[in-house]
Amino acid sequence: MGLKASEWNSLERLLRRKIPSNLIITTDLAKEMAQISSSMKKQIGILVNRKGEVTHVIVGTHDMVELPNLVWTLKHGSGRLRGIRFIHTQRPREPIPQRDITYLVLLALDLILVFEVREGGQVGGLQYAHIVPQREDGTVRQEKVSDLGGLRSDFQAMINALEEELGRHWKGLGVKDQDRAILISAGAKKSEVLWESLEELEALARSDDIQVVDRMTQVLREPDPKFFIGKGKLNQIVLNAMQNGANLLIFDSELTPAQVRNLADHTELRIIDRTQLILDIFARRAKTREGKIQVELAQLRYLLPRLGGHRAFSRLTGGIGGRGPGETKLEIDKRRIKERISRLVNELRLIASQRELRRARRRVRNTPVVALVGYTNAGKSTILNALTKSNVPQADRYFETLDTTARRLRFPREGECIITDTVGFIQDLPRDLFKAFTSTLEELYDADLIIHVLDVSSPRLEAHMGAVEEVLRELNISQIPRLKVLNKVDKISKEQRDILCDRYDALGVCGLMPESLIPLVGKIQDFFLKGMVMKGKI
Ligand SMILES: Nc1nc2c(ncn2[C@@H]2O[C@H](COP(=O)(O)OP(=O)(O)OP(=O)(O)O)[C@@H](O)[C@H]2O)c(=O)[nH]1
Ligand SMILES: [Mg+2]
Repeated sequence: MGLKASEWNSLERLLRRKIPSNLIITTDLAKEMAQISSSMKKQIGILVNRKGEVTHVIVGTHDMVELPNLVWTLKHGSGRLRGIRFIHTQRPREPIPQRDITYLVLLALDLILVFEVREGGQVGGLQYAHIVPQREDGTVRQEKVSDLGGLRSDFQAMINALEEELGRHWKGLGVKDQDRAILISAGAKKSEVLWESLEELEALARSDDIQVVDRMTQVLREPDPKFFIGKGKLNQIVLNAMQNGANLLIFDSELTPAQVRNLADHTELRIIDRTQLILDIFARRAKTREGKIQVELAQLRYLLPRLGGHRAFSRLTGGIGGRGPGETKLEIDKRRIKERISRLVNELRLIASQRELRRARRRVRNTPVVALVGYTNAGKSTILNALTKSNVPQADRYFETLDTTARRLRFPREGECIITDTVGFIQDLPRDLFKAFTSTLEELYDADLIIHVLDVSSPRLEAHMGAVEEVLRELNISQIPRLKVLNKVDKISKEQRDILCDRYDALGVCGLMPESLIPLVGKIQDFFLKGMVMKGKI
């Protein structure tokens, strides 16, 4: 950049300086920087590590020093902060630039120190800033001192205390090994809609054992191609993540591979979108060979178009807690992934043909089949258990059930039917997952009656109903007779229950009270008795 040899030499000399660990900077070094800055008529900056070594020297313009892009690649030390401080000269009577505060927070720098260079290359007033755990009066502490003598001489102790305090603060917040996430919903929608959809994202996150530490929304006319959200918002999120000890950002919408990469590079946090979150829950829950294959297939299909060979790649593909297809597999190229996909598809076909055999046998026996379908967490498994005195796991989290279970239900009067419980549905079900689970859902083709279970206490009742109907349409099974059941009526008033049952032509039940299911059993039995009279077999 057109430096004179003497300037090069003096800058190079800075690189050989060492600062004792208890000092932020030595008087000599500050003076030397001020001299160089004054004679070059440019601002000068240095990066210093915890050992007190000057790792980089940066030459700015006459009025500012900017950190070069390489700082993003500097590795974190073992502590909570990066283990690097940024020190630079500046013109008299200027505050610490906002740009520096952003660096401080985004990079988790140990500290920023700026000092004035007066006429003749004298060191003037100094200012420093560092992050503090969340407090009433702000998140970055800024101090001014009038001369070098006023600087604290216990730098090491201060940083140790700060890291300890940050650690304690996070522990106080209950930071465990568990992932801690900030949820983000952004898009061209009304603010209320964005907040509302965060409710579901939070339920999904909880179902994946992730602790949600904060939620944020941003109304956007168009998503930013680079970061999806605005840069200002992003910086706010990074600060928030640092204060709350979050290690994960979960976006409510699908991100492009480039956005994930940019976000991961910029924030040093793991970036996950809704699809990945759902895939991750499925990966956790899959128990049978078939379920596991289906999930892996979906993960690989999600991955394939995202292979780019970038360094952020491992962060993108590791899934949460490494339950993704795994680092080693990710290093193999697209061809190997495609091979694996076709192998899995074949294996799945084999399993499906065995299933087909089972289904055929059932058809021969002529036992009618009732399928429970519905939004995830509606209470399908609870109802199956109550009806058939079984113990399919039921829990207050999304996608508890992945594998189809079939149980026999004997009617009180005569006869019996097979009742099946299937994977729950969700709005905007990731395509790959939908595709992967179609073989499980094929069981639904055999159903003579579909019971659509709804959680009547959900504020999103209608949206859930619509989402389920949409999936049934896509599976081409809308023609199978359907019975709507409003579950969890214990959570609403008698009046509300009557209104809703009337409105949706549905039967109100409470899965937790088996006696409330008696009318449902009666209805199922009636359906088959009538059907048999009319059609011989339904
Ligand atoms: N208050 C109340 N809670 C219920 C009722 N039925 C089910 N639940 C609860 O709702 C939660 C979800 O029930 P599940 O039976 O696991 O729901 P599911 O539809 O099988 O859900 P997935 O398998 O995740 O799709 C559980 O915590 C149940 O205890 C009910 O009638 N009233
Ligand atoms: Mg279930």
